[in-house]
Amino acid sequence: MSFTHAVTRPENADELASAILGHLTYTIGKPTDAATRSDWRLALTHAIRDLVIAPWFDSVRRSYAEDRKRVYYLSMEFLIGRLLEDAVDNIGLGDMARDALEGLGQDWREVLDDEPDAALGNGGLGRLAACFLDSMSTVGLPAHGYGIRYDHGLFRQSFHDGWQVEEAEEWLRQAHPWEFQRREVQYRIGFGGTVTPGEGDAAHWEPGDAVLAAAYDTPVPGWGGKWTNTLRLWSAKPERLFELDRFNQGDFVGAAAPAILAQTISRVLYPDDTTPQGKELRLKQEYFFSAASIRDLMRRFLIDHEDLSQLPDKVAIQLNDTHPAIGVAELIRVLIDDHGMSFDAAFELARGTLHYTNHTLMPEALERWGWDLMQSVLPRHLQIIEMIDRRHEAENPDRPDVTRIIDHGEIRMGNLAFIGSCRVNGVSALHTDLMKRTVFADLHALHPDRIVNVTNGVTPRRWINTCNPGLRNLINDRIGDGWVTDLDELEKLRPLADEAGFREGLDAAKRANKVRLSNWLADRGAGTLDPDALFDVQIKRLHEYKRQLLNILETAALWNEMREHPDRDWPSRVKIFGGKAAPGYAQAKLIIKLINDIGAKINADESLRGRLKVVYPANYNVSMAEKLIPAADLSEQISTAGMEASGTGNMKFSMNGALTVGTLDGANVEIREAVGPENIFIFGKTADEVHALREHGYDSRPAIEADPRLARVISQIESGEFSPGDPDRFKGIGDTLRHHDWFVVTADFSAYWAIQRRIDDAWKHREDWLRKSAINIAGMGRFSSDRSIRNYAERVWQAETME
Ligand code: 26W
Repeated sequence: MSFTHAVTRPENADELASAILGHLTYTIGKPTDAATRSDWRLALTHAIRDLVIAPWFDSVRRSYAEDRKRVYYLSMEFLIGRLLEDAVDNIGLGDMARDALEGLGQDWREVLDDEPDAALGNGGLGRLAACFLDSMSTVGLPAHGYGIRYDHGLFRQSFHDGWQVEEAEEWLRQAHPWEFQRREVQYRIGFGGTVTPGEGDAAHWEPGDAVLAAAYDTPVPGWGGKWTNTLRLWSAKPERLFELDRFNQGDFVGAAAPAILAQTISRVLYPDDTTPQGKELRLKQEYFFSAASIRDLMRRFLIDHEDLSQLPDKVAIQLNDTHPAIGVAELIRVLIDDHGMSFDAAFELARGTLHYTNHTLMPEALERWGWDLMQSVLPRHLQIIEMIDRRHEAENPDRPDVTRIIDHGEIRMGNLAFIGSCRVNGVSALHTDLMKRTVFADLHALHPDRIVNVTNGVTPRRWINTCNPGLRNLINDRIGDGWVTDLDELEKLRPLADEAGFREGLDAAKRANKVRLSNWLADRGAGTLDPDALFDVQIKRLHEYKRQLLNILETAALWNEMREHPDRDWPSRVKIFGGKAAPGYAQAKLIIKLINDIGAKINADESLRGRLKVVYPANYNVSMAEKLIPAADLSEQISTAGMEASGTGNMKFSMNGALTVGTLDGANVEIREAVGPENIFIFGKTADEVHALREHGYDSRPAIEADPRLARVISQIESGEFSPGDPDRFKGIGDTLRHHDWFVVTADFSAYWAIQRRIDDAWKHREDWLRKSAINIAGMGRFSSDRSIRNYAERVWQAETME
């Protein structure tokens, strides 16, 4: 049955303009003279959405007809950002849409900037999931993203007197036309209750409490709109919306309480991106979406397959870190209790279907749930986890205790995910190697072929093509636009690095982005920035291992040096920071305050004549990154070696021509291989050297005594020079650096200072800088998330891509 009333693709801007006007009138219900900016954005969105629907239906129909293996990406986070411009570009209507809207008297950028970010994630893990969705559609892989439709995403950050303040994020306050509620898709998700034994390994679980998981679908059009996958997000709904009897007794709050309680499950994203809070609600969130997703994918499998043994051939489930690891027990429970399988058969089938990605080595970030909590919230799953652990013990009688899933009253979700999966991967070559040598060393010894590496990547659609039109046009002019779906094409730019004309084009594109950013920042009270200054950018979550502290210590030392030697030919530099701290992470919040206090002091210092500025725009998010990254000259990737699993910002910066200053950590190692050691600024201790320093209990005194610049800055901080109103404010930071510098900031300071001075000199050699910039772009082919997804398809999922 073909579509008779399919919306036809507009031939020109006028046709698209009339489609927009049509939606403004009939969908939004506004005449042009009463339309707000949001009304115009929503009207445009509906007009573009219409063009996504038919390919979406086709993709769904084809995936059933061709019965190809399906991939299910289970993630607690999808840091999507804005969708409109990405969708417009992906279906190839970028220029036409801009012309249509401006033909209707609207400002393109202002209308696009009106869209709230879908901030359904904390940082790297969530953004990677969003890039992977774009790539799975673009390479034509039948795939679903499964997650939670949080009412409130990552908190809004504002600064009050330099201190971070959090406010609830409200992305759903406005209409969100990209989602479709599927009212017919609802699953009852139980919690607590009792378990009574059944036939064989089966049991009957009678939950004490339950909520409904309601599905909301968002289309994910790939580049060219040829294949469109689905992101299905679950929202918690009460089984009964309203307790009338309580209301009639005048207990108005009680009447709504059960409903409110139920909805709490998908109310808000937990804002921690390292240390789990271990809260019951978080466990319920993890089970809620894992269970709904597994019920849903099993229903889809059983539509046209009755032989369950085919499951691993037709379904690949990817666990995005341990957050959906309870899904291992849930899939086995469903196979035993609902499909009558034996435990062993169910375990092997599930293991063949499940795959786990680890994104961090930090012990405190590995989730462990209390035995008691699991017993009270998920009693049947605890039984199954015990069966999995016993089976693993039986198969590996001399396994060391660290490989146990249940130990000392805790459930180790990393071990459950590892033992319950047939493939486990790290996210960069160094990280995967460290996984085998540290957190999973013992499990790796027992299962030597289970761990593989899949280095992260980012989508070149959002992170070059859409956010950097100047660079896009320059590249298209020189090598065509094949790079958008085959990023290795960028290699063709390498010889152009030696061509003055191309370097000039790069310089012009970068400068235009810096002017655009300066204006944007100026509108946000950052004062005027010199677009010819070196834009030195560190944007990422605030965490001690990412060492924003090292950056601001060097900045303060530079300030000291510039004041002592005002006549030296200092290149102008703008230090740009962006990033949120988890609300409960006091040290990170103190570092934010220190950056803002030192920044205020430096920015007020007239004697510098503007040659050093510190800027920290509040509420760093995906759409701000899209403005900052194209304007960056220098990318700060300075984590303590061995602690940043991969990094993905590092890839985005290099793709946009910024040079990297960084440690040999995560994917920085592979970026250096790709661009060449002469085109990147590497410094600092290696992962093994950091390990050795810590092994003997690192003492920072010698490093501080050996570097007067460092010593001076630490005493300035401790003495309150940057906090005259509260001299003791930063004593804690001084104390950490002197007595427990776990992140070896002091050990790397001198090397960092030295390389920043080398960068000062390199910046003065414009042509050589631009040559390096061109080579960085040319070398980025391998860091496309399309390559990552193809690796997953080959090494992990054994799934076929279309392209
Ligand atoms: C339970 C609390 C919690 C929440 C999120 C613990 C850990 C996380 C994430 C794993 C943290 C995260 O985002 N890790 C980052 O993942 C990126 C994508 O692979 C990597 O590039 C980063 O190096 C890594 O820090």
